[in-house]
Amino acid sequence: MSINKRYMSAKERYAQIGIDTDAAIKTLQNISISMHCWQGDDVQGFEGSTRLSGGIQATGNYPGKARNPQELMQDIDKAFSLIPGRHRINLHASYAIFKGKRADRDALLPGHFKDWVDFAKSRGLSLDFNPTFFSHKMAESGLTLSHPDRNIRQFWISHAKCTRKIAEYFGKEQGNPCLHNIWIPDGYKDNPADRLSPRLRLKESLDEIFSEKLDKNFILDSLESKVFGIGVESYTVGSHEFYLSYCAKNGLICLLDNGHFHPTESVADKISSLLLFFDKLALHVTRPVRWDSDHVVLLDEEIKQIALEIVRCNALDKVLIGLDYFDASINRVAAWVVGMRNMQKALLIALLTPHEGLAKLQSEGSFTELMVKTESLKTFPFGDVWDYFCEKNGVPTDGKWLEEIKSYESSVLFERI
Ligand code: RNT
Ligand code: ZN
Repeated sequence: MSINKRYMSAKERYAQIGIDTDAAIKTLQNISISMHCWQGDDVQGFEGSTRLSGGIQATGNYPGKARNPQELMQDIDKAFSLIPGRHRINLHASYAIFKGKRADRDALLPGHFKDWVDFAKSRGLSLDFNPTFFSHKMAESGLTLSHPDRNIRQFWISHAKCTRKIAEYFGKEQGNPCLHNIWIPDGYKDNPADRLSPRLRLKESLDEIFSEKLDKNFILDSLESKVFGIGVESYTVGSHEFYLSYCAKNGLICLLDNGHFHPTESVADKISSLLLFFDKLALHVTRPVRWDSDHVVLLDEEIKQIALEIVRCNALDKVLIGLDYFDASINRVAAWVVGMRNMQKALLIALLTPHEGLAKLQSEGSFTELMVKTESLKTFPFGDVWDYFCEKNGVPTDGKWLEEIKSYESSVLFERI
């Protein structure tokens, strides 16, 4: 049966439960997801450093990773050619492009990212940005903005001041705000004797960074918390409570990475609470397997629940969705495509859910019917709607795009070895 025929039949089926599939597709079409550049090269960046630090680890040695800006851009192009819709690229400061003279992290300038801006502009994409507080000699102790040494703190404060200006530049160039997200690796392996002082220093460092007021039309500032990391198992300075409070007091955005909480804690559950008190919320969608392992995002229960919450809170314009994982054991372009398409599929499933009816059953206390109806939705033909969406966007349907990756692999990626 043709994709169109399958779609028409699915459309009818969904109409019976009050869902307009055309409307769902239209909404999905306008959702931009920020695709993290760092899946393309195992978080290496272009500074020539080989050792990752800050608890970030990419395992695997799949051949063909991008080694320079041209290759990374080429791979991003390939990935986007297989992903429906128009999206964003999330960059890290360590992806500055130096032509000749290098600048250290505390001296980065917008000009070091001009090639990225040109790349994005020519493809109608927008950029998001992150200062890089790891994989650097000044971060070797594991402490940055909370370091007891004033000089080290100052270096990282200067870094963030530079990156905020760069994010502002992105926002001006692209005509929409660039999300600038701060995550620091600071913490302690073993039980700290003093939990307060590092947090006090982090607070002061952030105060200094944000003393510079920038236009929210160009830059949105977020802070990303983490409960633990490799090497910082006992204490992280930037905990959830720390940033939640800091963001609430200072009008900033919380960024929740679903790998950064206790394994049974649900980020989906946090969305409605935060949205009651914040205009915006940012996400790093990832897949933590037993820990913050940053596996490729699959269409699993956790991601479906996150998408459901965003949609039923009517918050598609309030939640900034970005991906964050790095798997070096498989084809890196495929890893991007799988994760991006899965995030979109989760959103599509959420858009094809009759939320009002289900919420009514809850408020009436009809829990049996709620369970039965919710379960029956799981076998609805959402895949037919998805295929139609792909076709409409001129990208291959599931099961068809791997061929393209394979030929890209043999003609481009494996030629790099
Ligand atoms: C680390 C954080 C952070 C990084 C990226 C590279 O635990 O999740 O977001 O993964 O910035
Ligand atoms: Zn993250």
